[in-house]
Amino acid sequence: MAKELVHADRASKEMVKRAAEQEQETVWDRYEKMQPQCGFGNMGICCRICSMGPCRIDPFGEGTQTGICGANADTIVARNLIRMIAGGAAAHSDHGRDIAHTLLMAATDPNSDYEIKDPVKLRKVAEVYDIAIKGRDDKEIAVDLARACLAEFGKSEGEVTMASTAPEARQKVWRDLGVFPRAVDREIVEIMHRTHIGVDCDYKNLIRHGMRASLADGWGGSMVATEVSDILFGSPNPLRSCANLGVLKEDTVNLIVHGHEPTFSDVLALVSQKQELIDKAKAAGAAGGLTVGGICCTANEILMRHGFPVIGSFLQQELAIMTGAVELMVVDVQCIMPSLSELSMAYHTKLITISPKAKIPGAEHIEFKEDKAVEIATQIIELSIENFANRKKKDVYIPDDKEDMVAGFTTESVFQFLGGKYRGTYRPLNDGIISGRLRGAAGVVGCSNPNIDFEEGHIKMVKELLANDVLVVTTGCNAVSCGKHGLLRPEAAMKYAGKGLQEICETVGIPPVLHLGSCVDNSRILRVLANIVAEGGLGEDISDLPGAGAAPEWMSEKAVSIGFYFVASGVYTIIGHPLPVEGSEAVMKYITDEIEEEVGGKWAFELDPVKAAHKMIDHIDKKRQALKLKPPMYEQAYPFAV
Ligand code: NFS
Ligand code: SF4
Repeated sequence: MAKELVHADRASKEMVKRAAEQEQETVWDRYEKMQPQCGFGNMGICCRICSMGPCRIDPFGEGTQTGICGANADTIVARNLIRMIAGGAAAHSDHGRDIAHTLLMAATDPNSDYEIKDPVKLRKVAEVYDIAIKGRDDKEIAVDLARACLAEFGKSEGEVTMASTAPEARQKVWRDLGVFPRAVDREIVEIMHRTHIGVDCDYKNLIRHGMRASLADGWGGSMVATEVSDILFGSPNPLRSCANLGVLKEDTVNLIVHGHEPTFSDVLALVSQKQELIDKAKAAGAAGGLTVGGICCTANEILMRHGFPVIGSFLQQELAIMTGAVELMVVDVQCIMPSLSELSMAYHTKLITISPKAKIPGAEHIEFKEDKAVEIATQIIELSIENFANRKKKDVYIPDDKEDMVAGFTTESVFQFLGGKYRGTYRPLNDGIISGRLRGAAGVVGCSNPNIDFEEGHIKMVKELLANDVLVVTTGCNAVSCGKHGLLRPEAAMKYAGKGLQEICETVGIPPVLHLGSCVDNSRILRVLANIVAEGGLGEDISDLPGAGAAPEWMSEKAVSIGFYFVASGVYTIIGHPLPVEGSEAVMKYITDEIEEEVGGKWAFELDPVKAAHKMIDHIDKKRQALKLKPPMYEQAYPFAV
């Protein structure tokens, strides 16, 4: 039977109970059934890389200590780890590549359904790529930029262009260590080569290359995804919306977009506002018209740019269907549970896949084509309207729980807000930290995982940071959790923040947790960090800043790549359950300790979210001390004297 959720939002708790009553299986049930999970896998010491194996290392040091080829635990753990980076970096970067392709179409196809919505950003990014902008129109520049971005992925010479926007000192660290990223595809391919049987068996050498690939993701593939999305779909601006299953309505046709890439969801969101479609929904018996909302990072994309509501995060995808009120769920790529297929058949929900890269047996496939975006979006909305007639009243159960929130911050709009409208500068933010009104800043991001009580990690950690005057920026599923728990409302500052953070939030009118977007938008956090360094007064490099990163409930390979590019960018990064490296003491020691000497950042693992928050705060204090900053303004028990 389903385990009870303790710390999750009310809607999820209710739905998990209902799932048990209805004898529907959820991710939590399957997690329970999977226990005990394989210890070798958990520790990273099984190897299936060649067919002399599979091999496994005895973790107690008694039995066999090498694979058949002679690879030891250090090699096997490091190889497995960086293959996770390859998977994560590939996912983000392929997303970036697709968006760059859409930009090319928008600029070259006169009948394209896409247009350039942020010409200012177009020019800014073009400058990074040394593309001439003077006297040229948007489309001319966009063609060159799209081609440059596309060429960026697979080029065999040169370096990842966007990485040149990192602080000078940081670029030097990468060069000195030999990890400056060259090209996304090249680094990923090189991971696969180095981890093939009988190639690289030096764990440090393997992990250093893993860092290089992760940097190609963060400062390359993901950054291209974010910047080009802004150019095409418009840079987000802070706006109000709401989140949770209670967004679904009994009297509307409910359509969910789930996955990651904005290419389709952005068009669908806009098309769904057409009066004729709303009228069709009404004519089909849905008096309230049409509700479109998102799950996972697609939710963040259409939230940030258009204010569409968020239905839920990764672990809520099944729960949404179990409301019996979802006419149609359309999915593209990443974080889509295969279980949705069978589950949707138990209800009236139509499950539609649109990406040629992600088909699901049992789901209908309507292949998305950029040159038919509006047509396909219309077709899918019409299918959802048609399906309203099949909704079974007895199945409908929508938890009455949703929360207001503000989302849509970007590197640039944080800039505007914290800097004041007419003084585009990070000065007030830096000054806030220097004066000690703000103790520091933290990025809390990432997935949810049934191996920890849903949202306990996210919410306890964020609240603890806020109470200690640490400004939090968030993306991905953590952002959704923060939204559902009311932490993305400006009023949350009064309730949860320490006095200094309260003062800042009140003066500027921002929530204490700033929603910066989807997981590829972690690249926005990198840019914020680079801007803080550039503003001055807080050291020369990202690793000097009083800041930290965390993913308390991580699960995906993307999270591993993200964590590594933060560590390699100089950020102390703490996650809940450990990376699968515990089978090698050497690898553990390297990534949680020695690596700090090399790149200024390091990993830490801590399951208790409050303890983890305090480890972040200790790190922030250590950095304040190194910068000889004043103690935090409102912290009596400051651990060092100035
Ligand atoms: Ni990020 Fe977005 Fe969520 Fe994790 Fe999946 S949706 S890309 S990987 S689960 S945060
Ligand atoms: Fe075993 Fe070595 Fe083959 Fe891995 S690469 S399966 S350790 S023989």
